[in-house]
Amino acid sequence: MNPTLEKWVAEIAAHTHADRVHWCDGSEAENRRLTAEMVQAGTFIPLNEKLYPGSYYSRSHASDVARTEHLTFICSKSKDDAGPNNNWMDPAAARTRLNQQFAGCMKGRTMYVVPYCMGPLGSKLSKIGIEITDSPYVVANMRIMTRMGKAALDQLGASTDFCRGVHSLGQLDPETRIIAHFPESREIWSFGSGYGGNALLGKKCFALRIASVQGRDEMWLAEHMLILGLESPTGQVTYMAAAFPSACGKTNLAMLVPPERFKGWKVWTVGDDIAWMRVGKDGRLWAINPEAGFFGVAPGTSSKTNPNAMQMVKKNTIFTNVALTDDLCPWWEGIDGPVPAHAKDWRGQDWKPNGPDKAAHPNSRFTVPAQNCAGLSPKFEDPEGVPISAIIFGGRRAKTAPLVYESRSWNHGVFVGASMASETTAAAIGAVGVVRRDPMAMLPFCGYNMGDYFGHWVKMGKNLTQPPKIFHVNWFKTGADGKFLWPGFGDNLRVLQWILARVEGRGEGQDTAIGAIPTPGAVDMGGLNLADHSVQELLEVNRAHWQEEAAGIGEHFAKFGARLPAEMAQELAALKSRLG
Ligand code: SAT
Ligand code: MN
Repeated sequence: MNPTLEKWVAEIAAHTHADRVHWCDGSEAENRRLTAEMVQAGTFIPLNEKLYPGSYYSRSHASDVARTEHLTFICSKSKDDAGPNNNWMDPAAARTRLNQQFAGCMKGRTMYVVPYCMGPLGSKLSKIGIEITDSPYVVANMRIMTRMGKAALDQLGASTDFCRGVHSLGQLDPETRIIAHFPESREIWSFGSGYGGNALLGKKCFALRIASVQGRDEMWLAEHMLILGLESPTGQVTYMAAAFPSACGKTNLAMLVPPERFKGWKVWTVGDDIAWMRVGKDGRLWAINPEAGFFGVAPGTSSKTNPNAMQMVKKNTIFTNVALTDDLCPWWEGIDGPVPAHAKDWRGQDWKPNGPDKAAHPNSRFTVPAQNCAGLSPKFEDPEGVPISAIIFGGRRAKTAPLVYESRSWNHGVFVGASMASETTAAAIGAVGVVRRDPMAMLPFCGYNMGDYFGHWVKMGKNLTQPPKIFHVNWFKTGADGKFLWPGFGDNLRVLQWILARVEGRGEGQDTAIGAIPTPGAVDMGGLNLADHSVQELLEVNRAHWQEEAAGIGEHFAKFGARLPAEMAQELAALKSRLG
């Protein structure tokens, strides 16, 4: 019994004119019933029961295939609190618009009340959210991505401390689509989209945009980071968190399988997308993964790029916007095995190889329970989380950023994160391949002014007596021929090994203007057959490129005006002076 919750649910039901209200308990029976209804309605197509037991195929509306950043708003009281990194909407104006759009929008539909817990049940770091939605597809995905149902409701008890989320598919019309966040009252209102981060409100909306504000107020960090445990042959496990923009390989790195030659090394997956991190009593940074599943990019996933993922999606998985083969298997560009002679593409149209169109949408996804992952860390459910020894920032940069470098201090590391840039991907609607500044990979996800956010990072550092070291990596550097210089995937272990060595105080590095890069030979390149000039290019810190970069960082920082912390301006000045 939670009177506050019940009153709110009743209000929403009355306003949206929902035909029925269903409180989700998260049970098997409930899931079976909803799934059967979706199969009946054509929302779900059951996949090949032998090869993909318990798995379903789904297509979203063709105009609804990625996050829509230009329709995503932060409705804080003051525009300055949203900052230049967010679209701001006046809260009163937003409420007027939302009230109109949601009025009667669930007529003829069932309204689902989805209680969910972000983080392990019983953890002090966890938080409860309630998502109201008229989409059974959202319910099915939230059941995989969060601890959903009765357990979450039990954990909430009579507390009024929960994130309120209201979601309606509306008519799936991009013209009325809006994803609005009210950080002060911890509310999310999402209308007109059924896809991914627009609709699964526990994910980017709560666990990043709202949680980043809570983190600011309560002195913790909500970050767009994977968490992995790197086990060395001695059996010791060291935890690292890494921030890359959407669709830059977080899932692959989190599930890395070491190449043959690195016997005794292992990567344990704690999370692939989001980390909530607090300062522990020991002065270290401790992290949990608030999610319970993975919402990974399908295209490019294969037994070469991510064998763990290929294994884990073989059962109880939802595939969205991939292609469907004639024998009812999911298919995408880059998957193992022969290209099918015929398939239905992500739009449901007939598809044949060698045509102009891709069979799977570049942002097509699998939704899979974390428990399916063979390399899932034994610490996954640990209410304390894991201690982080290294933070890794990274992006897609064809030039400029070397394979890896280490920052000089906590504040310099914050500067490295704050000045991060990356080429855009298909995870958001808009041009792909354009370089944009994406601080800490949080540009689309920080729920407040990023100037304040950088300051919050600086403050966090003051509370860490044993701070993690901060690194930057770039798997995407290209040579003169435009081809990637670095093999990536499993071979990224070699870079993690250097990072581990630096954390342990034994890795060889040489100082440069931007930080320490590995000395020649410090990253194990054995068996890669890279040309000497490729290795040089990978580790090169080009003064002219970096002077240009520093100027770009200056322009980027200028957008934050007086909200830019002095520490960031100092770090930029120091970089410029080191560059000469
Ligand atoms: O659509 S999501 O926001 O869930 C995925 C992503 O962009 O990382
Ligand atoms: Mn993400």
